[in-house]
Amino acid sequence: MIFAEEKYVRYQFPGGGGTVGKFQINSFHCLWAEKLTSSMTEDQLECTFLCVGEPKCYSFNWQHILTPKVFTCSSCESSPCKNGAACVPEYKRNSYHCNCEPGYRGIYCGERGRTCSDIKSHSLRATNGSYVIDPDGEEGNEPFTVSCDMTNKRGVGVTLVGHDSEERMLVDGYEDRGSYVRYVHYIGPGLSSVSQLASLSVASAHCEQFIKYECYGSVLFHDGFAWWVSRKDEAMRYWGGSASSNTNKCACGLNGACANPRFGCNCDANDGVWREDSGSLTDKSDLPVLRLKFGDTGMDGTGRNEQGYHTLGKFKCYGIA
Ligand SMILES: [Ca+2]
Ligand SMILES: [Ca+2]
Repeated sequence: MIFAEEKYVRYQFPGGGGTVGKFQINSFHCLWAEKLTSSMTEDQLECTFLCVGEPKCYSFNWQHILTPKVFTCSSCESSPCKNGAACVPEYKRNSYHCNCEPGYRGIYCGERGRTCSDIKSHSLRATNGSYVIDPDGEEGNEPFTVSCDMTNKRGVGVTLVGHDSEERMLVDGYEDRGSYVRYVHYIGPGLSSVSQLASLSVASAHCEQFIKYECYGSVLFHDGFAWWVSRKDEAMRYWGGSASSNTNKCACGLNGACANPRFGCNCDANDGVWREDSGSLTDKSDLPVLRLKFGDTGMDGTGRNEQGYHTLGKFKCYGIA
């Protein structure tokens, strides 16, 4: 014996007793519970009866296969999302989207993030740590591992590439122009060419690198004793805090604040006082620094032992170009 109204069904078992079902239509939703059975039925009402007549049944999916609007449990069943991404069904569109794990991008999360800023923009929950990036996308250069600082620079995501010359290093006994040379080797798993770092610079809005020279009677740009070599293998004659358009200048030279105002750097005073010139190089088309070249660290005319120390920071890039 069956009594039925819309959303309400009472089923009377032949031997007495019965069950009651109250159903709520939830369009475009899908049951993930284990399936008891599936049946061909004439209509939704018959499906409702079957469910109420089965004590274990508490809900059912109804699929009207004769209309084009076939109900399916979304395309997530095909596991389309890669690299551990969560597949999020969008029942109303019979579609889905992939929630990428930090470090990945693309519709299916199959691509590496291009920079730390790119990773952060795709995943606000990305935390500080090592990530594999591919600044020029799937083609071109191979991906490489960098350190991401996701808190500095207002949390935009800063890509950090370290190198073998970050320590403060003594320059002493090299008198001729550029006779001291320090080759800078950038370090990271998968990092093997300068073009990988160039692509990081191209993909970033800003890049910078801190540079410092502490000097005792050892000049920088005066008489062309020192320079650094850009990623394009060019000799650069401007210092941190200055810009490529300000040849032979350090930060102090931009506002006439150098130890000797006749020169563009404190070190160019060339006197018997420990001085320093420091600041960040920010012209990203020149970065990173590939070599450091110094001189004027022999003996001066008064028998003074000229010397210096260089310090070079990590290569940092942030923002999306
Ligand atoms: Ca690539
Ligand atoms: Ca000197």
